[in-house]
Amino acid sequence: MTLRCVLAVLALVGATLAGQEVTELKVDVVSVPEGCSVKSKHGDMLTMHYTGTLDDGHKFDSSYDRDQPFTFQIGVGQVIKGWDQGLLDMCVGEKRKLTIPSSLGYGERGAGNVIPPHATLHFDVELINIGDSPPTTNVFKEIDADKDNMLSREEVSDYLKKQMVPPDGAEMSDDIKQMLESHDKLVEEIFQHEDKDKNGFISHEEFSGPKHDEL
Ligand SMILES: [Ca+2]
Ligand SMILES: [Ca+2]
Repeated sequence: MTLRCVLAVLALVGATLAGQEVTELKVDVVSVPEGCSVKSKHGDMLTMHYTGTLDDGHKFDSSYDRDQPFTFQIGVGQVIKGWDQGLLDMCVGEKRKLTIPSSLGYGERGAGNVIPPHATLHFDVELINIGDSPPTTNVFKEIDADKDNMLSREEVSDYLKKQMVPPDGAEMSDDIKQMLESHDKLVEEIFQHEDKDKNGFISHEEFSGPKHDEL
């Protein structure tokens, strides 16, 4: 074979390999349990077992090695995009193989010494449990003691005091003592910020904290 021929063959091989570069998330279902009434959906708390490997087969992380499954909320950016997208509609007990392009993984920067830049990630995953999304507290409702949908200075003041009281038997820390001393100032600061039309009440609309029962 002439050198020219060899180069041509190499070029061909190179083109073929480049064509195989992973650019899209690939989800392979390995096994699904027979009974499956509930499937994972956006916002669920998922408990997973997983093993992550690189293209060369090097294992970079595994929950099995720790014997400790991993719990996170799906769809809210707590994990890499490949997980947020690749673990939906999954049954408890189901096993999948995810092939995640770096754009949905750790990107051009990689992660620490473990994940190199532009790395395609391979995950063997098993869904152990689906839990409800964590409850969100409607703080507005908690503060509004008389339920008139307006927060008065008294209501905000009472609420803050309630938050600062240490649990039974615990010593009141210096921090909390100081906060109680500057309590009136704190209430004023909150009203400065929240009572936008300065009518002495914080309306539901004005309130910037959590104020809905669900996300
Ligand atoms: Ca009120
Ligand atoms: Ca107001």
